[in-house]
Formats: sequence, C-alpha cells, structure tokens
Amino acid sequence: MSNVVGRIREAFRGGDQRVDPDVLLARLDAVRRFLAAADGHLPDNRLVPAHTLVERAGTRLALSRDHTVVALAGATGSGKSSLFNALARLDLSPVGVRRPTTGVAHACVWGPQEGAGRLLDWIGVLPRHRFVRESALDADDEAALHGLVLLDLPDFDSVQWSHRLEVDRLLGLVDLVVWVVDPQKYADRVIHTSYLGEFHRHRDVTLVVLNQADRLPPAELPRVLADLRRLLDEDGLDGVPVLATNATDPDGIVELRAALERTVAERQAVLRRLAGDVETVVAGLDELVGSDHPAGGPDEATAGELTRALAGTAGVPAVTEAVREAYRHRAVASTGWPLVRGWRRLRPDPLRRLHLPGEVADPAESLVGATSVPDPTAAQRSALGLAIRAVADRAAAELPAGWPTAVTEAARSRLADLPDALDRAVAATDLGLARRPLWWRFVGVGQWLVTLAALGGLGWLVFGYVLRALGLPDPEHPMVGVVPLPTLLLLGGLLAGLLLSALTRPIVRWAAGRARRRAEQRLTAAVAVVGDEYVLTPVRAVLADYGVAREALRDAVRH
Ligand SMILES: Nc1nc2c(ncn2[C@@H]2O[C@H](COP(=O)(O)OP(=O)(O)OP(=O)(O)O)[C@@H](O)[C@H]2O)c(=O)[nH]1
Ligand SMILES: [Mg+2]
Repeated sequence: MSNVVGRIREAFRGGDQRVDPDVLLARLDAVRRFLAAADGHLPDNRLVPAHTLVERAGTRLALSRDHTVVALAGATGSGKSSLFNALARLDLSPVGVRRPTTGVAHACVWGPQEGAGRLLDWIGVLPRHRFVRESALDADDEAALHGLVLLDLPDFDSVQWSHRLEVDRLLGLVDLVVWVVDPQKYADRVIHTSYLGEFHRHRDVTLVVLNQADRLPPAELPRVLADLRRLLDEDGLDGVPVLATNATDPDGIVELRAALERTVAERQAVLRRLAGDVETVVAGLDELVGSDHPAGGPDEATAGELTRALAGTAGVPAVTEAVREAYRHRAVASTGWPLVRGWRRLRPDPLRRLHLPGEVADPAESLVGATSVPDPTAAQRSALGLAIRAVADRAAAELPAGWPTAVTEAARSRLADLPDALDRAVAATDLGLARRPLWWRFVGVGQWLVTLAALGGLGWLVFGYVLRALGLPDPEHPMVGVVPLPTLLLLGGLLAGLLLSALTRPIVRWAAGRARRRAEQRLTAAVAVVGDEYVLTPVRAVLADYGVAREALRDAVRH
C-alpha cells in the first residue's frame, strides 16, 4: 500500500510544488489590475476569460477552502458513475446499460456539510442529486476523504448537446478532474483534442484513469497504459498520473482512492486549479501586450503638426492677419495726419469684425460667446483629421494588437467638442492690442503740433490778406531769412506733417508685423493647450493604461 502511495506521490508532478495562497491572490489581483486598465480599450470578447477567472476565483476562494471538488469526466460508458459509486461505497448515481445514462451532475460530499452546500449551489448541482458520505458506522473508514466533494458528470462526447454544455460548465468550476477512459475509447480523438489537450496548463490538477482494466487480458494492460501515456504526452499532459482501475472490484480503485486522499489532505487542488487558470488566461492575453516599454506619447514633431492643423481650423491665420491690419488701422488713426485720422476712424476696425471679446465695440456683443472667426475650410478640416490620425498612428506604432484602435478612438474621442474649445481659446487670448503704444502718442502730438503750426501760419496769412482787402495797413511779417514766418509756418507745418507720416509708415508696417507674430505666438500656445487637452491627453491616458496593463500582466505571470 505504501508502495502505491509512493508511486502516486511520484506521479504527481506538482505534488511538491505548492501554490502559495498569497502568491495566487497577488496574481489574481494583477489580472484584476490588468482588466481595470484594459477595460474600455480592448474588445470585450478578448477580456471575457479574464473577467470570468477573476469572478470565479473570488467566489471559489470565498466559498470554501476546506473542500476539494473533484469531477469524474469522460466518454459515455467509460464507468464514471460506477467509479463514483465504488468510491462512495454506495449506489448513488444510476449505472445503466442505455447510453448515455447520467444526464446531470451528481455529487457526494465526504465529511461535514458546512460550506459544501453553498459550494454545490454555486457549482449548480441540484439538491436531489447531492449525497453525504458521513455515517456514524464508517466515519473512520472515510475520514481520509473528509473534505472531498466528488462529482459524477454526464458524458462529454454525448449525443445530447445539453450534456456537453453541462460538462463544459462544470469543468470550469471544479478543482481537480479525473478523466475516465476505457480500453475501447481511450484513443478517441475528441477526448484528446477537445478536452485533455485543453487542460495542459492544469497538469497539476489532472488525473487519468484507465477504467475497466479488468476487461483487458493482464498482459495487454501495460501496453495499453503505455499507449495512453504516449497520447497524453502528445496532449501536453506529460507527467500526469495514469492509473488503471476496475470499478467492479473494491481493490480496483485503491490507487485512485489513495490519490484522492492525498489530494484532499494537501488542500492544494483549489489553488493549483486557479493557478492553472491564471496561466491559461495570461497566455491568452499575451499577444495583447508587447515586450517593449510603451512610448511616452506623441513626439514633439507630431504634436507640432497637430497644433498647426488646429490653428488652421481655429482660424488663427485670419485672426493674426486681422491683428496686423488692426494694428496699422489703429496706428494710422493715432499717428496720421490729423485730417487723415478722422477719415481713418470712419473705416471699420478689421479686428472688431471678428467679434472677439475685448475687441468688440459693444461689450454686450461679447456675451453672445461665439466669435465670428471664419469656419474652417474643407481642406483645413481634412488637415486636422490627418494630424489627429498621425498623432494616433505614431503613438500606437509599437503597441500590440487591439491597442492601436483604442489610441485612435481616444485621439478622436473629443473631436466634436474641439470647434467650441478652439473658439473659446481664441476668444480668451490676449492679442496684445489693448494698450496703445507710447510712441503713437508722441507722433500723434507731433502731428498736432505741426498741423497747428501750419494752421497758425495759414490763419496769419489769411488775417494779412483780410487786412489788405479792407485797405488797412498790413503789418510787417517777421522774416526767417527770405521767407516770411507765416508762410514758413504753413509750408513747414505741412511738409513736416507729410514727412512725419512718411517716416512713420515703415515703422507702423514693421510694428504691425511684430504685433501679428506676437498674436500668432499667443494664439498658437492657446490652441496647443486645447490640442493637449482634447487630443493628446486622451491618447496619453490610453498609453498609460497600456503601461499599467502590461505591468499587471507581467505580475500575473510571475511566480
Ligand atoms: N467490467 C467492468 N465494467 C464496468 C466498469 N466500470 C463500469 N462498467 C460497466 O460499464 C457500463 C457503464 O458504466 P457507467 O458507470 O454507467 O458509465 P458512465 O461513464 O457513467 O456512463 P454515462 O453515464 O452514460 O456517461 C455499466 O454497465 C458498468 O457496469 C469496470 O471497471 N469493469
Ligand atoms: Mg454515468
């Protein structure tokens, strides 16, 4: 007997590899963090297995760590129910000749019921199919199996579709699976491809029994077992224990019983099962995270392109051109020849036409909110679309499948709000025209002085002319050289006015250009802030989530 247990211990590859509950919980938490970061970015169907795992593991661990749920699974007629009854030493699950016999799962609980009821509620075994293996008579005999919840499943290769669904559901919930095969069907493809092969990450909680071994000539048994072992190795289940059983003879299940006793005593199956689940889920998610560090975000050149495109959409060129014109308009109105100034003031201010707050004549107008900056042209719109696309493409260049779409969506997520935000940003920008430069005043005063001189000279000359016309003595005009003073004042004033205007014009043109560039810088900066908030920030958020998801998945892999 000790020899048997020794062989089983040997056979359980993972027997000595204990799963630390804290490590498992940390790995589950890592999967949870992955989901929190990836949710909303990746297609839901890719995340379903991880969600299922987190939910299932949480419930399973909360329900009962004292019980080990073992399922007998296999093809119809392999002898699952017979083994179930043999292990329970009672006829609990009907064994029949008509196939398939077992349609719904039956359960037998060894030991105290506490916790097992809720566990079976969760697993979904109907109360009328639950049995208890606890009696005063044989309590000691069965003590070694205390904590075992054995399930007899329907056949997984069933002609009844509902049986298959039920088996698939239950296989996702149990802690350990005993695959029951028989000498006739042990090599069936469906068993290996659809089921056993799928469990290669659950080797530590997988056991294979060749039942009905008594139906083989004794000499044949080792050959069949070797063949079964070869097939299991091909399934990726190398190292999984393979036992021969005979459900019709109590001695024929000794090894199986010993294996189950050991499993129950270790209380590791539930942890190993969930560790295998984490492994499977993480492997499925592997292609959704890359090995490289995620890029920090769109590079400066791309961000610059975006700002330029946004500036075009926001009408920055139109506003800056209006700033230049307005500067010239206002400068001329302040520094021009006084007569020209009045005429200048009659013309509309180029900036007021844009209805920018602070630039409108009537403050009530600014309450309307929207400016009259021209709407973007189709070309500007498409340039913006391309720039946003470029931001997304460059940011997502190194990201693995699924994420580039998320980045593109993030980049476009606030597209509808952009026009208003840009308009507000343009409206709120100080264009630098509020204060009149000091030199305008000096020149303005100078223009007035020379004009007054010219008018004084003119008045003086007119006065002399009137005196002469009335026959009154014309007073002597003081002379400056050969030119009388009034004439000098008139001509000199006019000439000085013209000269001042001529000298001022290039300065105004240069200063208007400077005002335009200053306004352009300020508007570009304001537009860049909008681009950052409405396009780059959402993109960076996805990249940050990607980084978190990637780290979380790495933590979930770590042992
Ligand atoms: N000789 C022999 N017959 C067995 C053994 N195990 C089961 N049988 C017989 O095989 C037939 C099928 O057994 P079941 O236990 O009903 O098989 P099952 O796997 O539960 O079948 P389904 O419920 O239809 O999935 C019955 O007639 C059993 O008596 C065994 O180890 N040796
Ligand atoms: Mg059955």
